[in-house]
Amino acid sequence: MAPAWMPAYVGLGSNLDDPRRQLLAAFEALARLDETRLLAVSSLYGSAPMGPPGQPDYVNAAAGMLTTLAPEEFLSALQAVEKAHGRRRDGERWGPRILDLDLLGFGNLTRRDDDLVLPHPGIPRRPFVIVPLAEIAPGLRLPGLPPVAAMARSAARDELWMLEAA
Ligand code: ROI
Repeated sequence: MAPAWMPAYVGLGSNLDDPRRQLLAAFEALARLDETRLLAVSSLYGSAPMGPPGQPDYVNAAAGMLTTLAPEEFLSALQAVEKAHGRRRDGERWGPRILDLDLLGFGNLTRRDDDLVLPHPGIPRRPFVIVPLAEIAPGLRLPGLPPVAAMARSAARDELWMLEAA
């Protein structure tokens, strides 16, 4: 039997080396992944850094994909894109980064492995993830979380601004 196509949602972030360009290049890299289709990309958003102060503002976005890869394989593919785009994993925790690709949700899967937690545990506290995700998937409901549209309605907007519509 052919493997099923699973919906996968990716959060993108960058605050170094022309973040807008990084995200647009990342969209193109996601569109080229094997066994995977890029269905939707959000607008680009500017956001104030969460974490250590004194780092540049971020550009954030979200992508909606379909894939026949297993979740671990899909995560590896995301990490390969990060690496190809200059991401160093030895940087300061929560420090500035060239490209961060977070696997936010994968179908209705829940996972609590060391290297993969699904849905992504940061979602409820991160307007810069929720608002772009709600733009591409307003009807989405990830396991254990309120509907994305409801989270977006109560998300703080003071540190998040739309840069350009998709
Ligand atoms: N802050 C913002 N605004 N956007 C991010 O993508 C982001 N990513 C991170 C940390 C350092 C937590 N802060 C962030 O990894």
